[in-house]
Amino acid sequence: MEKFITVFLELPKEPVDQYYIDETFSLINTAGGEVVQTFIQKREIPDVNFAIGKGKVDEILAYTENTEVDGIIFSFNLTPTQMKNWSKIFSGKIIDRTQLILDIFAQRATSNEGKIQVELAQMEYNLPRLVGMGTTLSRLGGGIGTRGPGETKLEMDRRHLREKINKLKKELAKIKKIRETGRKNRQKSDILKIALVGYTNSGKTSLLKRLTKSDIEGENKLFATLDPVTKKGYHQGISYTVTDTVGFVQNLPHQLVAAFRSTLEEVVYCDLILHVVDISSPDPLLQIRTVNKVLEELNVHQKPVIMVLNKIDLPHENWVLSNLHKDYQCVEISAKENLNIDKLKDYIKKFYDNK
Ligand SMILES: Nc1nc2c(ncn2[C@@H]2O[C@H](COP(=O)(O)OP(=O)(O)OP(=O)(O)O)[C@@H](O)[C@H]2O)c(=O)[nH]1
Ligand SMILES: [Mg+2]
Repeated sequence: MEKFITVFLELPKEPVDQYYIDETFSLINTAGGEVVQTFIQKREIPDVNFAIGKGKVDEILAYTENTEVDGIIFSFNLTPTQMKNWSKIFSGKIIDRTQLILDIFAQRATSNEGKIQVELAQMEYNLPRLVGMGTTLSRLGGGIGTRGPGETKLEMDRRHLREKINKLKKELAKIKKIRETGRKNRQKSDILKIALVGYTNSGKTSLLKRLTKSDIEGENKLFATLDPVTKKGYHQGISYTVTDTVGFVQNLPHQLVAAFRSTLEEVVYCDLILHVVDISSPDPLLQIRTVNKVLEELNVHQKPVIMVLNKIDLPHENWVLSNLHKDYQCVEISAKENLNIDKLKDYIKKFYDNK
């Protein structure tokens, strides 16, 4: 397993709490890394050159002199300048939050479309950061003594990337057309279209299995589902389709939301959203806010939503439940234990009848 230092930056508007730290650790583990040391710094604003202050930078470098690590993972995003500067003073890997999440997505992508989307997102994110990637490239950073063939090589790399980006975009457009045809065919029928959304690991895939004849198992890992899956279901004379979508996470990279827009288009064209919430998680309300923010970005926040409060079989806070019942139409279920699934189906049928 690769060994990493993690760096957290606490800003006035971006507190770093235990939950955020734990989530970052599980992202790193999911990516296949191990955290050997953590540095947290509180600042008013990020440092322009290194994100964190000089003192902390020296502390980290001193640590790396005595302990062998493969790289540093920043729990937030670095600007191209910050990434370049870090790669000048540290020879291991420099990975920021977006790159970390993109790396997990790259490991998970199975469909052609998913793979292209992730690759495209990676390229678009890395293009302005090229100078910061790897020691060989970083020496071509510019200035006296670095111009010449090196600079040309960098320009060639850039051009090559841009060409590749355009090619991938064209391929994606083709795939999107095919997907649209499929959707149009589904739209013509009178079938109710339901989309499952929710935080990663909330139980969407497990619920899909309960609502339809899907035989896909839920998995206890982050971003288990990348590709949307649509399955048919029936309940008391009505038929519906349920689409399972990619899970969300705090600070989901913008490139990714953009990349997965076509995947998430199943949400844009659905009749009803089931927002699946893991009620046993440390902070369900934060997860709901995160998901709602993405729904707003997709401009679907006005769609009818049923809050599916899942994992009711596990310990949870009752005040959270009662707060949610005040704000939303909710059903408490356990996808795993098969609790209250018929009640949820009745809600779906009621929605269908009143449509
Ligand atoms: N105890 C309990 N565990 C559940 C319940 N529903 C799902 N799980 C477990 O939670 C984990 C995640 O479930 P998934 O269905 O894969 O979650 P998901 O929302 O599809 O996750 P991503 O695809 O990663 O976004 C699995 O280990 C499930 O077995 C439930 O009602 N109770
Ligand atoms: Mg899933």
